[in-house]
Amino acid sequence: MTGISRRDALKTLALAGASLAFAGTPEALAQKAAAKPGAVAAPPQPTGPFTLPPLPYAADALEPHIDAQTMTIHHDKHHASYVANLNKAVAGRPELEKQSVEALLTGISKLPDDVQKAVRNHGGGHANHSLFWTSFSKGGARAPSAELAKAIDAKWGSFPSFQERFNATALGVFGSGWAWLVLDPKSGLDVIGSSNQDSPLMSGQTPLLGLDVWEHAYYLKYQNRRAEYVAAAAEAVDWDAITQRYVVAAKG
Ligand code: MN3
Repeated sequence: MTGISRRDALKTLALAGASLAFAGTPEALAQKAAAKPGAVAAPPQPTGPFTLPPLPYAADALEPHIDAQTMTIHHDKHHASYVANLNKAVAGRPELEKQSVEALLTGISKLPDDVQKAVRNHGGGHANHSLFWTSFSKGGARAPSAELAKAIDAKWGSFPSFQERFNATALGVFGSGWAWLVLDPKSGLDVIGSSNQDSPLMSGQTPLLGLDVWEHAYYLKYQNRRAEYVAAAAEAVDWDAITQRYVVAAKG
């Protein structure tokens, strides 16, 4: 090194590193764009009308049944992506932007052909996951109560028989999908499976409990052992929340 000490060289490198790091921040990029006369900013990504609801508990609240890393990635990445893609699908269509995701799914057959698939996949993904997070809790009731307990007994004989049926349905979903406890307006309570992000709302049923059996919901902790995940998740279901949904849905 000629004419420059090692210490100065390190200092210069450190400064260059710091300014490079700063150059890449969103604030720095925005400043740069604003400073350049005639610069055209990139079109903003649609940010509404749908938003990612926060997890209703800490990411590790459901451990050991569902691990914190899975919860974080599942919520912050997977669910966020359904929300972003749903916003893209309805962007510039005020008649769709003003509807709730539940209303979009319930009325999916009346939507324009070119948005049906996006609403089915991403609207379904948004609605299903929103219900999913609020179906569990750290310390909630571990069995249904009151009216829902009676209705489950009337339909399946007992809560354990229902549980067996629900878990078997979750195991029987081929590939990616969901297992559901739904309220059907004609036939009452039912357990069904669905593929991909198909929502029971599309067939007029009210979802009460949904279990995500996509591999992204369990693979980090359980790998291919879906049965272990299904059994563990069943132990974290907040039956107060499910009972409350039933009471509201049964009133119609
Ligand atoms: Mn999922």
